[in-house]
Amino acid sequence: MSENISVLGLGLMGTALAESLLAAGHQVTVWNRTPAKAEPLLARGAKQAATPEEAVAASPLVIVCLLDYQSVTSTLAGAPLSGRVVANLTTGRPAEARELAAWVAERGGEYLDGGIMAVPQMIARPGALILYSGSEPAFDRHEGALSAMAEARFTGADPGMAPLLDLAMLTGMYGQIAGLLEAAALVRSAGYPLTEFVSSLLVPWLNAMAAQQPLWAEKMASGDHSTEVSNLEINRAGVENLVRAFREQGVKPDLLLPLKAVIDQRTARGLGHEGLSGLIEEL
Ligand code: FVH
Repeated sequence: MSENISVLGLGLMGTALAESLLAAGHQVTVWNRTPAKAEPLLARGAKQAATPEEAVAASPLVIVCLLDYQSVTSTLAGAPLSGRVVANLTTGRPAEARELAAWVAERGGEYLDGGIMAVPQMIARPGALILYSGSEPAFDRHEGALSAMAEARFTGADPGMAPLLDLAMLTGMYGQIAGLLEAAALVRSAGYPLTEFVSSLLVPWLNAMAAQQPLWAEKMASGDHSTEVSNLEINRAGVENLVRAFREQGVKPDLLLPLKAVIDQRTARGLGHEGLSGLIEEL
């Protein structure tokens, strides 16, 4: 069913979102601080609002995708939010989302926060996911339209939940990047071809390791960190060995050292018999 939807913010991501809504047959009104960025969308049938107030007045569903939360509140400050659903897809922190949800509610609007797990090129393609939290009734009413941009998944009534999960997923990604960088530096120090190492050795290994993560999650959720495989004491010796090997190869183990510190701390408490999942209790 075609809906009236406003999109505020036509950067790389906002433009991709507006394009996907137009392609799905919705009536899209757009606003951007720099108006010229709307031109390609106008050619595809979007209407341009002269002000954020006009854009908000045009549609029950208002999608906002700006630089940061400060720019969101300054943009929406004078807008008539009563009766509107504000779906804010700007990246931010959980505390900012909760604060903005209250700010929107004070003005009579409903709030959804969204964490975009995609780059602009992925929008409206398989694999793109947007996590939502906040008003479940608002999500239910607009799920069809939201699904035009990416798979839409509601994660809870706490507006901070979607940004928290977004940050958690980025944390997993940065951990993986840290491992890649250290491994690549070690391999490069020995002159082995890096592309060959990454595609034929590292990626299959990481995929096999990733398949174990749901089991780790069960351990962390239950608090039962007992293990019959490699315990913390074995891993402490293993990481110690890694750090020595890095130094002998003339490579800095700087991204590994924080992990080593947490393993050392846990084993120093006499918990070396536990598995690595127990490290969560130190964080
Ligand atoms: N691009 C990506 O891959 C990531 C994927 C995950 C989610 N992020 C977040 O999406 C937000 C927008 O990102 P973007 O890629 O669209 O960013 P830009 O292309 O730099 O566009 C920024 C837009 O924000 C407008 N803007 C900036 N400051 C203000 C302000 N003070 N008042 C009003 N609007 C403002 C800017 O306007 P203009 O410069 O064109 O006039 C753009 O519309 C972001 O949270 C990412 O973390 C994207």
